[in-house]
Amino acid sequence: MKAILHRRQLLFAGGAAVLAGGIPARAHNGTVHVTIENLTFQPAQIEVRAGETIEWINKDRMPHTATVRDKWEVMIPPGQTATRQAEVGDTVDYYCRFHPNMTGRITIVG
Ligand SMILES: [Cu+2]
Repeated sequence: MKAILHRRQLLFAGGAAVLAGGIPARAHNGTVHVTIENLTFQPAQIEVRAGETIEWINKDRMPHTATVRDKWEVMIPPGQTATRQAEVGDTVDYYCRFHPNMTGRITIVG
């Protein structure tokens, strides 16, 4: 059962990425999904409101993180998901501590 749910999440995330095109992805139903695949955050830029949830979906076979230096870090194990609730003032650039070339940006919008 858990595997089926997870697969649905991955499919949804893929669809959202296609629809988002080149513009920053907006949250849908309170959650914005960021897929990690081939050492890339997709989409790399997202816009969320404070209180909404960011969910990272790691499709790679290695762990990744979403890290903001001296601020916060989310660990995303291989094949799993992890979340963080967006906060006021949390417009940040983040990266993966294991692969510093992996970068993303979160913009908090009104
Ligand atoms: Cu990484």
